[in-house]
Amino acid sequence: MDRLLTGLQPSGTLTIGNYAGGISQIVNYQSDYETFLFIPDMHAITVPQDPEALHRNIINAIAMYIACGVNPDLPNMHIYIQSENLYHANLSWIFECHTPHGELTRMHQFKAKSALHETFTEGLVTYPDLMAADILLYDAKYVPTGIDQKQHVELARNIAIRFNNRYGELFAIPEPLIPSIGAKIRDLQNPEQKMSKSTTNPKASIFLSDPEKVIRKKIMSAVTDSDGVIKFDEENKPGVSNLLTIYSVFTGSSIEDAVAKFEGGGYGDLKKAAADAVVEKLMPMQEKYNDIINSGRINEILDAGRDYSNKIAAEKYEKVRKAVGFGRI
Ligand code: ATP
Ligand code: LTN
Repeated sequence: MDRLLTGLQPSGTLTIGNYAGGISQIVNYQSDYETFLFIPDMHAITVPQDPEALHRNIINAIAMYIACGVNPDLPNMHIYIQSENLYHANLSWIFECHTPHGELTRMHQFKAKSALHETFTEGLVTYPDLMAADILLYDAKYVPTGIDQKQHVELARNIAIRFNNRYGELFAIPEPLIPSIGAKIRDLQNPEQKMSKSTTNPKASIFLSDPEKVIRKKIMSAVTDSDGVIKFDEENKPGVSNLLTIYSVFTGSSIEDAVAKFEGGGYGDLKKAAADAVVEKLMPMQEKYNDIINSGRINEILDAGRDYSNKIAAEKYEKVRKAVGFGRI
């Protein structure tokens, strides 16, 4: 079985963007690939985190993956926490010593996140090297993500190619897997930007744990435009296109069918239908989420994932260690 791998940072509560770009893809592909789904808690501390909240977000995220349909009982599903596997940081260091600084500071995410604060840490710069280690340790063939992570997966690809050329065949070359609908769910208040879990605007993102009333209120007050026409045009009508996308992701409809359904109508009808679709999907997920949190199973799932991921990563790290000349032969 080919391998599929992805991670979602425990930097807050998961949003419908994380569902569209990450989790729903895992659910769709989980029967066809050996799947490595991990929590990049080491990536999360590239910006300041409250330790208590970080612990809580990690456990809550695992429960939410399962509530969304990730099946931890599949023998080919491995769920683990990045910091419980020390090989990630070790391989990242080796990559850091092979990646020109300029390649890292050119990344879109680095530019966006470093601009938010007066100072930033070196971890924010070397973030993509750690991400490359996450992927290349497991010879992942596919990396499902939203469009924002495409550039990082491409960097991981380049690192793999560079290493293979310099040291001999060490790594499989990964490919990003971007969904055709929902690769970039937009911020409801500022649709030029992507929806993000660490937003400071309380009306900008829909969290998977939001109560029904809150979901409806956020969608009904989403920013659109004043020309009153429903069509899919992400550049000129990002707000309306976002509502069509949300409707499509949560009903399984195509964008063309969604446009045909709402064309000629008012924005209010589209908003109401998008809210109905999100509520219909999220309410049963939230019930399941509570059952999982109370089931006491999460530790057992994470122990198994930690042990398996360490076994695979140790084998790869040993090859890389030898190739670069570390320690004894
Ligand atoms: P943060 O706000 O802390 O940067 P985030 O909400 O941007 O977090 P990540 O943890 O960076 O989320 O991303 C987890 C996964 O969800 C990645 O695959 C990412 O591409 C995807 N993703 C994040 N936001 C969106 C979005 N708005 N639309 C589609 N996919 C998204
Ligand atoms: N950078 C990603 C999270 C992440 C990831 C990964 C995704 C860390 N390591 C490896 C895919 C594969 C993000 O911010 N969404």
